[in-house]
Amino acid sequence: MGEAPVFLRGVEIRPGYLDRAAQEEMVEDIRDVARAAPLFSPETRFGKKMSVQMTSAGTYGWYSDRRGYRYERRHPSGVDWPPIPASVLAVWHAVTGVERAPDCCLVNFYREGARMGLHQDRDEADFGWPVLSISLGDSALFRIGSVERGGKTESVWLNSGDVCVIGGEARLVHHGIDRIRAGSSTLLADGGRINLTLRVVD
Ligand code: MD3
Ligand code: FE
Repeated sequence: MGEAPVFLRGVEIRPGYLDRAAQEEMVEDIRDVARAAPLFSPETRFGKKMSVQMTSAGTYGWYSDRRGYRYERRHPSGVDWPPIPASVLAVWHAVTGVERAPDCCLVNFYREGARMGLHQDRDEADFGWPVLSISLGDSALFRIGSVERGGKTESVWLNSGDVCVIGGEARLVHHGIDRIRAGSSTLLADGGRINLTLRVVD
């Protein structure tokens, strides 16, 4: 499906892995997730509200406030996170080849102007498991650096339907989203970008 993979600093990008029909189905499934567990804007541990809105599906959801970054068993409203949609799990198994199901599907929603600063994903217990990311909607300028802070970085646009697999050496590299190209996709009626990130947590 889609074009040949592209490798950027150990991150494997599968351009156009999901066709339009698969993207539309997945958006409907994510709308159901967000109905059960509404999007919210977490505070960083420095007390600043993030510009990205989030929610999760699965056993754990990612959460942040002044106490720090962590996984929680429940949405801030107190409800359990809804199950990870089958359409999303199918992509995880097909692309990673891993038998174990992910514990968390983090849903990131970017409106125009939202961004995510360079960071590492290190709230999980075992960095041996891969991470999988699915992009839906407007294109995003993705920046990737190195494991060490302050190294050189390279950028690439992630487009709707692209899937990234992060494993091995790349698992602890710094990465972030610099900006969203508003109006670049017709997938979401009101615009914006959804990113799904699947992880094994414990
Ligand atoms: C590279 N999300 O939620 S996904 C995040 O597009 C996050 O919303 C971005 O970074 C987004 O933590 C990027 C692609 C991605 C995900 C995890 C990675 C790239 C990664 C882990 C290690 C290295
Ligand atoms: Fe990340």
